[in-house]
Amino acid sequence: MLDKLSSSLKDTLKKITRLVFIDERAINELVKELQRALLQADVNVQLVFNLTKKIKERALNEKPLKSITQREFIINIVYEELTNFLGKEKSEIIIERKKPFKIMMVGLYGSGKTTTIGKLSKYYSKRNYKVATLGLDVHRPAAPEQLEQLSEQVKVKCFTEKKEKNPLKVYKKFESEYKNYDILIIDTAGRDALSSDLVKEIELLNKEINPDEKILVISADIGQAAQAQAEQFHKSCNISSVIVTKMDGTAKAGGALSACAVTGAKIKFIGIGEKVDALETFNPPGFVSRLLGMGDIEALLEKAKEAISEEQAKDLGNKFLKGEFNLIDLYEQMEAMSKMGPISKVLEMVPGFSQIKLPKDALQVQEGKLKKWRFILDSLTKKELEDPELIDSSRIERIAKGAGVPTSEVRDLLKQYKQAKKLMKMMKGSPDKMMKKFKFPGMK
Ligand SMILES: Nc1nc2c(ncn2[C@@H]2O[C@H](COP(=O)(O)OP(=O)(O)OP(=O)(O)O)[C@@H](O)[C@H]2O)c(=O)[nH]1
Ligand SMILES: [Mg+2]
Repeated sequence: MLDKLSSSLKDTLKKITRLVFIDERAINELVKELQRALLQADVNVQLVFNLTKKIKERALNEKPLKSITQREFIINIVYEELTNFLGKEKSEIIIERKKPFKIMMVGLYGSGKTTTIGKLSKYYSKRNYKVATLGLDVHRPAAPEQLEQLSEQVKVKCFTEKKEKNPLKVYKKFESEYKNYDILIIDTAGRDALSSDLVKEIELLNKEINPDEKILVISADIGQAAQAQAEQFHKSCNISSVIVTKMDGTAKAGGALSACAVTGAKIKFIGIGEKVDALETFNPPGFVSRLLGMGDIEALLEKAKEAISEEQAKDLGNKFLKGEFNLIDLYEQMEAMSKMGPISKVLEMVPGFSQIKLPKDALQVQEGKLKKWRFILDSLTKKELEDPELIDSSRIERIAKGAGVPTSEVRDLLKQYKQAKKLMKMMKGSPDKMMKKFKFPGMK
C-alpha cells in the first residue's frame, strides 16, 4: 500500500539523518523531495505546496528543544505536518446500543460498497456485535446474491428480496426482525455518477430508514477526484463517514486520502484488498509513521508519558549534568525504562535513535531485578544512598542480609551505578552528546 510513496519518503528522511549539519540548503532539498514524492502519489499540487511550505517554515523558524537533535526535530516536523494533513487523529464510528444501529452504505458504481459490507460485518461480529445485512440494491441483478454470499462467508444474517424492485418495500418487509440485531448494515445501489435519480433514491431511503451512520465508499484509484465526490455526496445526503477502498491497488491513494481529508469528511476505515479481512481502521498518526518507517511513535510517546513525566525527566537530566546523580535516581530511571519495555524495543520506536549506540547493558534491567533492588535500596542508610562510594564489602554484607538477597545482587546494583556514572564522566563537558545518550523518549 503506497509502497512507492513510502520508499521515497523514507529515502528522503534517510538523507537528512546522514547529514551532520542541516542548513537552509538541506531543508530546501528535503522540501523538494517531499514535493516530488507527494505529487507522484497524486496529491493535489496546491495541497502539496501548502504542506511543504508549512514544513519549511517550521524547520527554519522553530528551534529544537535542547534534548532533541536537529535531525529528530526535522523528522518530527515532517511527521506532524503529514499527520495533520491526513486528518490529525483517529476518529471512530461510535456504535450506540440501540437494536439496531443502522449503517447505510452509499457510493458510486463499483466503489466497493458491497465488499466493504462483508468486511464491516466481520469486523463488528468479531467485536461481539450481532450483525445483519440488508440488500437494497434492487437495480443490479446479481447484487442480492453477492451480498448473500458475503454474509454467509462471514456468518451473519442477510435480508434480501430478489423480486422486489422498490428498495423501500424491501426494507419494510423485514422491519419487524431488525430489533434482533445490534447492527444492521444496508447495501444500496451505485450509479456512474452522482445523478439526480441516485440522489432521489438516497434521500428517500434516508428519510424513511433514518440511518445512524451514512458511510460514503470511495475507491482510492479515482485519486484527487475523491474531493469532488466527497463534497457532492456530503451536500446531497449528509454523509457521516468515509471509507476509502482499494488502497492496495493504486499509486494514487495519496490523492484520494488527502482529498477526502480536506473536505473534513472523516475517513474511518481503509480497504486494502478483496478479502473480507482486508480492512483497517484509519489512524493518521499510525499511518504516517508507517509511511515514514518510524514504527509506532504515537504508542511509544504514550507509553513514555505514563512511565515518566516530563518534569521528572528534566530533573534527572539536570542531575546528570551537575553530577548529582545517585542511587535513587538510578533506580527511578530504571523503573521508568522498564515500564516502557525492553530498551532496545523502545529505541527502535524513536526516530533517529536507531543510530545511537548505547552501551549494551548500561541501562537494561529486568522486572525481577528491580524488585530486589527496591529491597536493597530500602536497606541502605540515607548516607549510603547519596554517596554510594561509601559502600564497602562489610556494608555489602549488611545490606544483603537486610534485603534478604545474595551479596552478588548488591554488587550488581553497584556495578550498574558505576557504569552509569562512568558514562556520565566520559561525556562531561559535552552535555549535548550526553543528553542524547540519556534522553528519555518522553522528554521534549
Ligand atoms: N483490491 C481491492 N479490491 C476491492 C476492494 N474493495 C472492493 N474491491 C473490489 O472492487 C470490486 C467492486 O466491489 P463491490 O463491492 O461490488 O462494489 P459496489 O460498490 O458494491 O459496486 P455496485 O454494487 O456495482 O455499485 C470487486 O471486484 C471487489 O472485489 C479493496 O479494498 N481492494
Ligand atoms: Mg454492490
